[in-house]
Amino acid sequence: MEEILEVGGYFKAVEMGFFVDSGMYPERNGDGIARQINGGIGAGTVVERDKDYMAPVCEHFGYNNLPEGITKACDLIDGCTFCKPEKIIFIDELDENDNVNRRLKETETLRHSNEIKPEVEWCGDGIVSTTIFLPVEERVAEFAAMEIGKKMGLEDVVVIHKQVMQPAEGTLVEIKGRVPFTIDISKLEIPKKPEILSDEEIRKDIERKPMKVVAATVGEDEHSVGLREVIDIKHGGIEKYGIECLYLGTSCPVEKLVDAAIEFNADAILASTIITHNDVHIKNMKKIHELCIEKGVRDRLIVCAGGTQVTDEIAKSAGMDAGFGRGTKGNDVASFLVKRRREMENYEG
Ligand code: B12
Repeated sequence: MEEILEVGGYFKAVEMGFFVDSGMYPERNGDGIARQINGGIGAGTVVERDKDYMAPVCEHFGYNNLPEGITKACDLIDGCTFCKPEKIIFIDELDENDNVNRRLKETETLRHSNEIKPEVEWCGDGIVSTTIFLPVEERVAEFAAMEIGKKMGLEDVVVIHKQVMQPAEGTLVEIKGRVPFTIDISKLEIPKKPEILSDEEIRKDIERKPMKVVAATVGEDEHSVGLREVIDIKHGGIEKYGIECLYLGTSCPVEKLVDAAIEFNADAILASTIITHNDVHIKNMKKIHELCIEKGVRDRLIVCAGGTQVTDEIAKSAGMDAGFGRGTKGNDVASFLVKRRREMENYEG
């Protein structure tokens, strides 16, 4: 620092190549990256925009001096190519087999139908990438991964990344390849997203009848961030509606969670189960459900679970009242708790 100040500051120090790659001090190894303050590549190439600068296009950064009365810049030219893509004139290409018109023709149905394909490089190229871990050394892993890609039905498989995790463990390989099929999105069976009550309605219901929940990450699960996010007031969690939360921490045995719910006379159990190795999340959920039955409290307790790989469908089939996955917010959970409690007490609202 002292030396930098002595020569006249940071920029002067850069110019003098102070910052050597080796990071040794006070040695100078001649490998510093020196940049001239007033000159060098790029100097003077950034110019200030003229005061009357005007561009008749909509997608525009910075100052645009539009004539009075004009709010949409491209009205001046009867629409820019963002607003009217049909105005794009493709340059005639010399190759009659490999040109933009042919390529656009190939993907025409994808642009005007319910059919979709994955894409990476251009519209509907069908490219997907997949990560594979293999317990073998780098070169073997690379060739094995390509073979796996082909067996998975991918075409034109190439390796796009590889990394030795630990020589004794193996290699992580990322491949990309093409799928030849399309998916018709109109034929997908997508469960409806539950409707969320307004903040006001949730608060009113909690005022009408206070609600208590016990919560924990269960088993050997130490992932607390997600659960805290749906509970804590500072993250917009259910506390903000006045729901009382007893948080039992992480790696909580399911027995302890159920016992605490009984002792605390809670309305609901909230279990977080993030790790899914050996289907431990499903086992945890089933165990909570069964314990509640065993202890005679299943009918009066709302039991739900959440986690990165938990879905409403998975949770319900493991005995939960509901399941919450990625992106869940406090209002999703509070809304469900209020609705479910109303159902249980036949309350019409
Ligand atoms: C941070 C993190 C950790 C931290 C956790 C710190 C902490 N205090 O939470 C540490 C470093 C401790 C950790 C350790 C491990 N981790 Co980790 N970790 C992560 C990471 C990077 C982020 C998790 C996170 O916080 N997400 C952000 C929150 C907001 O999202 P969320 O958890 O999904 O929660 C939301 C929803 O799921 C839902 N939700 C969650 N719980 C609940 C509960 C209820 C009741 C409700 C209603 C909703 C709900 O709402 C939340 C808010 O939207 C993920 C990778 C990832 N990108 O997801 C891996 C990940 C979860 N970890 C993983 C693994 C394997 C481990 C270890 C086993 C690694 C090891 N070999 O040691 C250990 C296990 C330790 C243990 N005993 O639990 C794997 C799990 C794979 C799997 N599904 O089985 C992941 C997916 C990484 C990976 N791709 O391999 N991890």
